[in-house]
Amino acid sequence: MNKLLIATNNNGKVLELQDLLKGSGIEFITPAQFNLEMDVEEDGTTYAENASKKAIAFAKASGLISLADDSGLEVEALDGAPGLYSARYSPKPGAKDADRRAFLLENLKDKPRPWKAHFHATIAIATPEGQVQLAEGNCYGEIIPEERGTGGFGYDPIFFMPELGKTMAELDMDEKNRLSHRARGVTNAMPILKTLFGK
Ligand code: ITT
Repeated sequence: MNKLLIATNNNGKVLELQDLLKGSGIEFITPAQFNLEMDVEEDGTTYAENASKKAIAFAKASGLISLADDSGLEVEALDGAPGLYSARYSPKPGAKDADRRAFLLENLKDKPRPWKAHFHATIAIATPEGQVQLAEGNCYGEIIPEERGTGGFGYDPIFFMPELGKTMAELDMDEKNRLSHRARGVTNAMPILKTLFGK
């Protein structure tokens, strides 16, 4: 089957990646549509290692070329935290996105503003034979202390983009997918995908 597998368990990422890939002429499928349940341990020390590990695991399990994203939020005043650990950044067992946002704001509350930050995404594309190619994207802004907007996921409601005067959660899918770290990563990955799929 000549389809690209979107190798993520994060529904927010699935929706964005589907939208980003839709004009490319490349057919894609999600793990749910493929009936594939995989939880890959993210024990790497870089985004590239974790993205590669996820892409290879999904590609080997499915027999399909697979695209994984490893991403995170880096806050200057916290020396780059939560970074690689953005999905796990809360002491609370069973923490959700809102708990992670609250924990981040708690850690920032005594630091002088603006709380400059950027999102990073590393995109890995793996073949079932285990060959991987990488691309990256970043998006710059600042963290604000009050939540705004209901779109997106994760840290979006507190990630403010000064040039737009909006948080990422106030952007619609089209806007987020023009500007985000993931959108930039996928744009940079497009030549790799087009070569692999002969487009
Ligand atoms: P998969 O590994 O299954 O793809 P995950 O959510 O565990 O899902 P990561 O390990 O890459 O993915 O963690 C990325 C975290 O960084 C994510 O859970 C959010 O907390 C945050 N993040 C990444 N991109 C984001 C975005 O566009 N908006 C808000 N938060 C984002």
